[in-house]
Amino acid sequence: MEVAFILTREQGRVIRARTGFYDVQHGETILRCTLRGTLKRRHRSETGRRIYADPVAVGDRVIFTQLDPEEGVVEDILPRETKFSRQYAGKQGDIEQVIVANADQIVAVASTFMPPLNFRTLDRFLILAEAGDMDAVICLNKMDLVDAAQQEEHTTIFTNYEKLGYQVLYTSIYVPESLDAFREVLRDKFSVIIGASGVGKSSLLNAIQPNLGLRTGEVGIKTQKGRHTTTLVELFALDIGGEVADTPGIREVGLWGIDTENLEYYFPEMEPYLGTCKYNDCAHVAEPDCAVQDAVETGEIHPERYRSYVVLRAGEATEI
Ligand SMILES: Nc1nc2c(ncn2[C@@H]2O[C@H](COP(=O)(O)OP(=O)(O)O)[C@@H](O)[C@H]2O)c(=O)[nH]1
Ligand SMILES: [Mg+2]
Ligand SMILES: [Zn+2]
Repeated sequence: MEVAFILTREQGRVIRARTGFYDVQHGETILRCTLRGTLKRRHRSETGRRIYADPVAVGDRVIFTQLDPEEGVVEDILPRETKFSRQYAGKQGDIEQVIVANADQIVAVASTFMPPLNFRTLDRFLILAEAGDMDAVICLNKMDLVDAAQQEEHTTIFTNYEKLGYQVLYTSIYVPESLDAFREVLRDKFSVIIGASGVGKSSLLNAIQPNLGLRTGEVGIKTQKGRHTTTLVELFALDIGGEVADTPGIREVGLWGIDTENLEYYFPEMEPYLGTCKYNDCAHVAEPDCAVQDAVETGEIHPERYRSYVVLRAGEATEI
């Protein structure tokens, strides 16, 4: 008797992405999938130029065809609700790299020390979250490495972010109580954990769920600085409910999808002043009679945030 293998299209979710291969989960099954050629072509511009570093991202809901018990082909991608994208320098110019699709929030992790706090990077993450329609939570890790006076100083700076509406967590993997808030933030949500290499992203996740067994401590590996799209992003289910995407190997965060002319709209503290400068097209950088610059002078806008605005507006690339 001949067994007919009927190819049916099903819906699944991408839980792991390595360039060219995607693990798609469908119920209890995980299939190793490639992309249908027509799908790849559809994600090119009319001139054949690549417009995405990769058309499929972790978190994408996809239509796939199962080929055998372990393999399949991704036929189509369902519309994304949110996306965490960065600008990626491709061979033919800047393209979009969607790192995670459909997440609810990002948790932007920074450390007090080793590596030092970088407000430019943090502000980039907050802007990318906003641009991708996700909430953002800030997590300042390695609080054990600073003394009481420095802790106080950090708290003062981060109170400013709280005023802007961001939840701020202060954590140390060596202070178990500090991890409670981190755990609660992740509960029942789909979160992207993002931050410079070495800030403690994987350590924090292991601390709240040891069976994740994520590799940690890979700091200072600077040999592979070359630009490549082979970033492995992986989704993990949390025992407390919810999912996280740990994002190793992201070294640059170019702003994607944000017109620098409109950058001011991504800085909520600037909103009250917009439209009140002398010049209508004021860039709030060196123009006279600028309400934004005045607000920085009077302390109504935090100088670190204003510095981020100036740097990002100039379009300077940042390595993290
Ligand atoms: N002192 C201190 N070290 C930490 C803390 N969290 C992580 N680390 C250390 O920082 C290094 C990098 O951590 P890792 O989790 O790999 O960072 P990731 O690159 O962001 O995933 C490791 O050696 C960790 O042990 C913390 O809260 N305090
Ligand atoms: Mg890590
Ligand atoms: Zn202005």
